Amino acid sequence: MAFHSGFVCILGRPNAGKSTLLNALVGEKLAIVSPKPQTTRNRILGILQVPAQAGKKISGQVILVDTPGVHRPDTSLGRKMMAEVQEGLEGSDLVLLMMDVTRKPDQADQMVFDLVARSKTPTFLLLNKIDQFRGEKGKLLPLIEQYSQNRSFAEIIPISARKRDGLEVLLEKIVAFLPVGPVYFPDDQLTDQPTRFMAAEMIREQVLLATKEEVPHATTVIVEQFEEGQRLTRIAAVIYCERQGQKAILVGKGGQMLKKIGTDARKRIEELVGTKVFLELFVKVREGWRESPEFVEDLDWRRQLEHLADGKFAIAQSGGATGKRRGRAS
Ligand SMILES: Nc1nc2c(ncn2[C@@H]2O[C@H](COP(=O)(O)OP(=O)(O)OP(=O)(O)O)[C@@H](O)[C@H]2O)c(=O)[nH]1
Ligand SMILES: [Mg+2]
Repeated sequence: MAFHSGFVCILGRPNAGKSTLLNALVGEKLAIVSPKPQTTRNRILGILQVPAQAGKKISGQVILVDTPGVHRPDTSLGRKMMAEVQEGLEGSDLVLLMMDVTRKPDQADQMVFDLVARSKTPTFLLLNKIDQFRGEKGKLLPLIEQYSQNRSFAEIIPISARKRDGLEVLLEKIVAFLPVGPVYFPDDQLTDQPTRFMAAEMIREQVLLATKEEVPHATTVIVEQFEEGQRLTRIAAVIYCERQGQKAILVGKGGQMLKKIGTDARKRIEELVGTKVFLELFVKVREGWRESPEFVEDLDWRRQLEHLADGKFAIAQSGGATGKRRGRAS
């Protein structure tokens, strides 16, 4: 039995469904998802074991790398996000280029195609959100024809990440395509993200879902305290925004908005850590943080880990081991 393994970069424009695909393939919520573009800000690893099965010739380990949406950056945050895309792309064995079929192709698609072409990495084109075609499956064929004429994709696969449609075929093709290789990660490891930072993301997800216009984009979350106990996990986090007006929205009338964000985030973090959670949230204004290269760099959890090791945070906690495979949902 051959064992195939490798790094597979999920790439595409904002909102294409990249994080939804990562979560669907791994079977756990590793990346936050929202209808707002530019939800993902850091690259996120999802480690997938493909066990040996009767009738199958190949088993393997697929290391999926979810990346921020490809866009033309106009802030330090945007530039950092695009650097994360490059990091995800470098050294990958395969690219999954995701397109949202409900959108009309336009000029900005070219940026994604060029990026992939420059990397010279073999690419599968994934036509996502085909559930939206409903009775109009006939719309798909011309799209497939168009892309197969213009570009040299190793595969063109229609999928619905949200409905998990076409994912079995996709996974089979990925594993078959990857080279014979080593086991890169222990088979109980799901991701490289420490729990502490997944918790920060879950708070940010609730901000994204609860607010609109500029607020979601002007917001970031830093966990300042993370103490894991047997029965209770204590977390204190700061939601940073850029203006007093945004802070007023995040706090809400009589603190209602912050309370809702906190309650919704706490429930999800409790599922993640497997204990009760005591979550304290603070809102702070940090004017123009998206334009500050230093602040943006400090948001990177890989950088924050270094700070924690240096004892820079008041309460330096490891934030738990990296995401371990708990009982799988399915
Ligand atoms: N109808 C439909 N919606 C989908 C599908 N996949 C993802 N979505 C929705 O598309 C929106 C964006 O999904 P994400 O997974 O956050 O997209 P993304 O590519 O990671 O976006 P960024 O992180 O902003 O780059 C969410 O509202 C998803 O629920 C799909 O197959 N069908
Ligand atoms: Mg995403």
